[in-house]
Amino acid sequence: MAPYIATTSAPVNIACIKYWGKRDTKLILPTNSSLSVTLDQDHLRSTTTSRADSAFEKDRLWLNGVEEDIKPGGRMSTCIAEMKRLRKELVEDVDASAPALSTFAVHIASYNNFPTAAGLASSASGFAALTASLAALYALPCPPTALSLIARQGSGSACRSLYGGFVAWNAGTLPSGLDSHAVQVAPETHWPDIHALICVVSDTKKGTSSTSGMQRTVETSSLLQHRIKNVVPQRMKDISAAILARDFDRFAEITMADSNQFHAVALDTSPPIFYMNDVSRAIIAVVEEYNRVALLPENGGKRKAAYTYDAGPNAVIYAPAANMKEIISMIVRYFPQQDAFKDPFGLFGAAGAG
Ligand code: 2P0
Repeated sequence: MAPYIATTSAPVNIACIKYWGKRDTKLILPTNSSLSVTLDQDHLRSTTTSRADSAFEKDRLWLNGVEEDIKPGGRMSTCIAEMKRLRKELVEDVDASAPALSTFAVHIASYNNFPTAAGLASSASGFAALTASLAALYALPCPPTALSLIARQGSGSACRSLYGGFVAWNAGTLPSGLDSHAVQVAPETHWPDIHALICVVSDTKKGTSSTSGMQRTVETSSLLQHRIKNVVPQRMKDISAAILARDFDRFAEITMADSNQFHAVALDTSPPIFYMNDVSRAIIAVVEEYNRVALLPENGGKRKAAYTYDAGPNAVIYAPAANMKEIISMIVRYFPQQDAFKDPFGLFGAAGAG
């Protein structure tokens, strides 16, 4: 009998409009919509192999070669159970000759080609790769939407990593969460000129996890309520329009404003959450100055770079490819580091986002 095995990869995504807050913590339903850019497969990605075998006694998982517990009722166990349910409903119940893989245990091995501790959205690429790998193993005839709904239950931001290019996660309104999944706003080919520079300010594990940090924000921040009601809905429309028009100046303006509001909301949490450090803030100052000069009428009057920060101190700088060389030399000049160009993890370099 041929082994039942499948391997797939999923890239990291970096949000321009940030997801922060859940209205349902079990189903992972967000308090606001979000939008991200999925990075190029060649750079930061998770690769996952799943194997089903009637001889396996239980589901098991290895992350970067180390076995992890699959907690009953936890996120990993929910994703695996949902994928087995789809296998049964969509394949085995309609074709009696299909092997009953939904009754077999699975062994899953996942690797990141970047350091997990660097806080670079490993849960997004990890759960997206897991979902895609089980979908391939089970030969599921279902659209990416169905997989996005399941990846979301592993980690919210994972629902966006199943699509390339520019991706919106619509918060949805249904209590079931069936309308809370990602959609592609534009494929990577629409705007391949946008590149992402990842500046690893610190590769230590973050102090407050996203999952617990965002719930503290939901419980205590009044600024979050303003953001949810009055800010994000318009920004989602505006940034989608900027992407469709390939308007980098507008894209940059919205991306930086949303990163700053997300960190303001973190600060508005009780007790406050600080994800950026002094180096993060200094990078903001450098990019703001770079844009201030670019915005002068004699220099074209348009922004040339956009910073964004997730739940950690590391900067991601989006910019048109033509500006990247200048940006890298500027960053290296202001933040000289012995190791900057040794690039041990292959992270300190331009990663094509498109
Ligand atoms: C984002 N972040 O939109 C935002 C910006 C961090 C800051 O998605 O609890 O790891 O697993 O759903 O997806 C981080 O949140 O949280 C995140 P869970 P997740 O990319």
